[in-house]
Amino acid sequence: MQGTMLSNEQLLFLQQEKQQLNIAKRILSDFNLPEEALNALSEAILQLDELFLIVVVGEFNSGKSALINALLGEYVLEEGVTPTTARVTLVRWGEALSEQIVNEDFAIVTYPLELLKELNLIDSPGTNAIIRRHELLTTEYVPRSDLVLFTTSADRPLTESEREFLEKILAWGKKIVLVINKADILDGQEAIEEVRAFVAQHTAGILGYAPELFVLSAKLAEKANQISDPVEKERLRKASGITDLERYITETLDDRARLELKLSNPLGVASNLLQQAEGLNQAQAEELQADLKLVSELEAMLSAYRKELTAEIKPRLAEVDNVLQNFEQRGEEFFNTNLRITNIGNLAKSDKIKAKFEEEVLAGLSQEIDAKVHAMIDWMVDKDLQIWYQVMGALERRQFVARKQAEVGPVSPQAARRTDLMASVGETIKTIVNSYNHKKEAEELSVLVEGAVAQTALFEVGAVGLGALVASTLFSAAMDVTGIVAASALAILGFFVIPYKRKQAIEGFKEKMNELRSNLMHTLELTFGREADLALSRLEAKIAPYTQGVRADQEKIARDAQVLAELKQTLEEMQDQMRTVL
Ligand SMILES: Nc1nc2c(ncn2[C@@H]2O[C@H](COP(=O)(O)OP(=O)(O)OP(=O)(O)O)[C@@H](O)[C@H]2O)c(=O)[nH]1
Ligand SMILES: [Mg+2]
Repeated sequence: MQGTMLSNEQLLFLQQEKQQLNIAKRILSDFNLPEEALNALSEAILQLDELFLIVVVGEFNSGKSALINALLGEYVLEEGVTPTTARVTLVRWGEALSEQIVNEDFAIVTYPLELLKELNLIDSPGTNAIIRRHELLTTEYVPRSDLVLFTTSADRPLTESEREFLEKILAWGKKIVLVINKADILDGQEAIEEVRAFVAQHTAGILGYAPELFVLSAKLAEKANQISDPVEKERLRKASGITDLERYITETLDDRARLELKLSNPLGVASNLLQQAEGLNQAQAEELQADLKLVSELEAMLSAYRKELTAEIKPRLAEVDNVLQNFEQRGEEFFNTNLRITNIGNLAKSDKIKAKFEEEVLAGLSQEIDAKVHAMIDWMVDKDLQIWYQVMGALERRQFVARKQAEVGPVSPQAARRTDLMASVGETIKTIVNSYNHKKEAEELSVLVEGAVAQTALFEVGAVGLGALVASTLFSAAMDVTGIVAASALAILGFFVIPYKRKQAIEGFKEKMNELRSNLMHTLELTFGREADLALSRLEAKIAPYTQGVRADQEKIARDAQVLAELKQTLEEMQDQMRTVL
């Protein structure tokens, strides 16, 4: 910062402030803010190294250029009744009056006025200039300034467009001082007071505080400047009101006050950007709600489905178990009835007794098991399709709403990306649902179940079909364990000579059947359980691009909010620290 002698402490703070603001700029540049807002911050940081800067703003024809001319004491800037000032014009100290047109938007005027060694002035095009670019220029320069001299004309005090402009620049956290110009066209003191009260009331309403307010006539001051008699000149200048403004700028705005404004200026700009970023972050968080809701809905759907499936597998398996238990019971009865002395003729011929067992106990077992297991497979395949339908429906409903929203208003790039992900996931699921082949799925599952059962060492491999596989295993086990396979008259006779042996054979049968049954049930439960999990994982994998995208956005938004909260704290700390070095 030039023009002021800074203490070591102040210099140190200035260094620190620049450093922190540059960090803030980097952070904020990740936030999709308008480019001119970020530029404003860059400029405000650079401005820390410049003289105190006052920018004069107001509608065209309010007398901004005339006001600066009055302050300079000479007609330097062009005035006119039509929109006149076309360039932002920096007025700064120079040994002689000069004008340098830098480009079509910017000019530099130098003038040898002592005051200009302490501060620079900016004359700006009217805020309501017909040429939109002029208006933009003014808006652009406000963030760089340390003080805004807001000029309104007494014949149309605080117009609608001026009020709007005030609201717009308020966000930059600038010191705003009001000038009511052209007091000479008002009829007497009463009218002046009336206008002053009106402007004071309305600006306080907009700004939230009563700003310093000066009523003056730039024209009268300019006239005074041309008078050679110093007493008369001073009297007229005083009467014009310009001396009050001058005193304010040179005395009230002393070094300390200017330093405070200068140091807080870029902090105010950064705060404004921070607020904008917070707003965007908040809007993103709100926008995300609908997607988050859908993701939770999908997750709840899948978990409910998993629960339902697990709950239903058990009673369905119990039906298979029931078939086996009935078989076991029939077997027990069979052996009780047939392992008798009266039956010794049949018993000696194992073929006969085998055939009898097949006929009375085994008959229908294979079909019964097949029927139960296939019913279970059909149920499971249907269930699987059902959940895909459910997911598809939920995605379609949300897509419909998202499309409607996009028609109504703009959506953020993130939200648009999520909608795209949702659409492509929805498309994939739709394709899968449409080409879903129940028969093929059921066959595949059936081969899988059969394979799993055949793989357990206790069951015979080779039989075609699960029922046949189980039935044939049970049959040979029953024959084997009861000793019927090895039947010889002598062995069979043993049952009757030693009744304990008969009991033992039946017990052996029951035990073996139990073992086989529990083994089979265990394998089925495992296989169906695993299949249910697999089916769910397949579906989860298909919707993952969308759900993961949403979760990633959620994390990013939360991280951003955290970063902004930290930045807010840093800026507040800088503001506090600044007060201690002033
Ligand atoms: N009666 C009266 N006229 C003034 C006063 N100040 C300026 N004017 C006249 O008002 C007209 C506009 O003044 P400017 O200084 O060109 O106004 P401006 O705000 O710079 O206008 P733009 O550059 O177009 O934005 C000129 O004709 C000035 O001479 C004043 O205090 N009283
Ligand atoms: Mg002008």
